[in-house]
Amino acid sequence: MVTKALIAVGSNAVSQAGSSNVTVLSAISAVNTDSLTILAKSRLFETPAYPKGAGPDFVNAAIVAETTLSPEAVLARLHEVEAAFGRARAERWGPRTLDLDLIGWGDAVRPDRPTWRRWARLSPVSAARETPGELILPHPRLAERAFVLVPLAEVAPDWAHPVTGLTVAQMAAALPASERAAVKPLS
Ligand code: PH2
Ligand code: MG
Ligand code: MG
Repeated sequence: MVTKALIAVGSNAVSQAGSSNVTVLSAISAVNTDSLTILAKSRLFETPAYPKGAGPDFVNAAIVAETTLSPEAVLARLHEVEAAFGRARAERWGPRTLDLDLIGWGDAVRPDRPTWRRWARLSPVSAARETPGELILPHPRLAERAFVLVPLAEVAPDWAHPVTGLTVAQMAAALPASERAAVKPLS
């Protein structure tokens, strides 16, 4: 079975590959394999670190890939690529050489709808404090994050959230205009 995976890419520290720009582009190439084939990649964007003041600006991008892998196997593969770029998984909000997040996998809701809803309803404060030990899909904070939605809207505007029914384009349009405007294309 072939499924579309939505992946967010971010960097706000140099890696051995180079600057965040180069790191993001090289990481996108590294993700592309026979079992996880890139269909579209967004431009690169410069974005203020979230939460405010959490560090240097990020370079963010989004990709859509076609995959025969399970969501767990996609995540494991993304972690391998992060490690290859020197990512140490230490501080939760610290500067990161490379962050690859699985945002959506087809219309899968994981681990189940009640658990998904619990994570999605957390206040920003609790969400910053608690980390799910398991893969939650779609990414529970997707609808709040301009640095994910604006790049994603270039490659998957019509992907519909399996719980809310909103498309990426609709979620992006629902963000405060100032948050959208802070996500600046680099090309
Ligand atoms: N990723 C984070 C935390 N904050 N801020 C921006 N702008 N872009 C990110 O990719 C990002 C972030 C956790 O992964
Ligand atoms: Mg992330
Ligand atoms: Mg991550």
